[in-house]
Amino acid sequence: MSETLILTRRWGTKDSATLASYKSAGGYGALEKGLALPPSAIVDEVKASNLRGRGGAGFATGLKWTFLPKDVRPRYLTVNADESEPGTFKDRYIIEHEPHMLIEGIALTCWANDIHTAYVYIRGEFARQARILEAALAEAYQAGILGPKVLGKDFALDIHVHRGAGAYICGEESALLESLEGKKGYPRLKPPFPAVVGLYGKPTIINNVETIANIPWIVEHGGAAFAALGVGKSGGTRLFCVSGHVNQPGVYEKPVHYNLKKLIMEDCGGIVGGRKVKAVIPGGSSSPVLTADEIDVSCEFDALKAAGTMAGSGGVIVMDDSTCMVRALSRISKFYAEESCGQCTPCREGTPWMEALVHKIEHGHGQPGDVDKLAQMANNIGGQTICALGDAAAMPVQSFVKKFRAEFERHITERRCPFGDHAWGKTQ
Ligand code: L3W
Ligand code: SF4
Repeated sequence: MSETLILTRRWGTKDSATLASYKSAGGYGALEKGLALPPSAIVDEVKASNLRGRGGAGFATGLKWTFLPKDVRPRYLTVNADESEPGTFKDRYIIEHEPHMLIEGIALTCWANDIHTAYVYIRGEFARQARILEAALAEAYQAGILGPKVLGKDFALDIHVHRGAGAYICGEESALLESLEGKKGYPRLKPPFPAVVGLYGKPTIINNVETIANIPWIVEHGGAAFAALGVGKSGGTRLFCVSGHVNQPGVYEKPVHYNLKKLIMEDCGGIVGGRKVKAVIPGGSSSPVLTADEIDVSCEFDALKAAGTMAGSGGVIVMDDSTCMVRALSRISKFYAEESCGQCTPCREGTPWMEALVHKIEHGHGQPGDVDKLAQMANNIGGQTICALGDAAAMPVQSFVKKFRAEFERHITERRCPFGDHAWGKTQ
């Protein structure tokens, strides 16, 4: 039986980003169908679909929509296209190949939730994707799909594209809202959650690009059909972004509960040069690392949680047995130290400390006791900060040290990197 493809079916089709191409494949049929339904019916279908957020946290989409207070207007929709999690590269392709699918998803979401203004906050570096999306929006306005009367219905909708300026933290939902309001991208304390107090102090739904792009299919085929593609509380397919030491890296659309080992060894053609897997980060760099003997696991949100990690944003980073895990962590820690917004002390001070200590160990300057010190630093950041970046920086450190402790200790006792690349004395 062939696998159902929702998002990637037309990737690579000539001119797939144009309105004509999208409509010729049945595009905007779901919007016509949806506009004939009461908004609550769409919310019910999305709840029944078991669609969970594809941006990182896997929160139930339909449930999030029901958090909007009943009597406060206006309400806003903000689509998070600030895709920046290391190892994650899917939303940019949705926008590139299927911008109208995203627009149709936005329109349905807005109809379902009585929203008349939506923003797409797109990562600043995605200049090409922003242009493609803007061109698609212009076509949609021209065709009467957006504007004062969506498809002739007494329902007004405007969609604005807002380009970020290259800060990872603006992908955190409340920092994104601050940035959209023209302020510095500092995360807000939660609660209140954006669904209650969001953009300009008004109730705001924030969903990831991939999440919203699934809505037309759900409206067209029904929530139950989407749920049936997945398992348990997680419906549908999802985009896995596979990078690292695999023969065929790329974006793979698979059922949400696809087996991680199968994805790597079969779909991605196994490891380059026939080497062995050493470690896999399954859900973007924030998610705890798995060892080679832990990867025969379902990628479903709750299954990966039970395995001690996260499905996150679907960024699968594969490392072979030539990888120095201290060096890999050093690179990850540098990223979080640079991207910390500096608002709260444990993260502002702790992330550069961790980076410096991992770097020291990596280069053979570590002292006995440093590995414990590193773990202690991470334990003092996790759960102590305003936003999830603190946890995101701490979790890789905790998991790398726990699972590859011997490798960290070897760097200290041998006073060099055992993998030879940058051994003590060579690069100092
Ligand atoms: C109303 C409640 N709303 C929760 C909403 C909340 C948010 C969603 C999930 O972090 C993770 C992080 C990264 N009333 C609510 C409520 N909500 N309770 O539900 O919330 P939360 O706090 O669980 O997560 P978060 O703060 O959104 C996201 C991880 O994702 N990550 C991803 C990064 C991804 C990118 C990218 O490139 N796409 O940057 C990767 O692992 O570490 O754990 O909307 O408002 N009672
Ligand atoms: Fe800023 Fe880090 Fe605090 Fe988040 S945890 S608010 S990124 S300092």
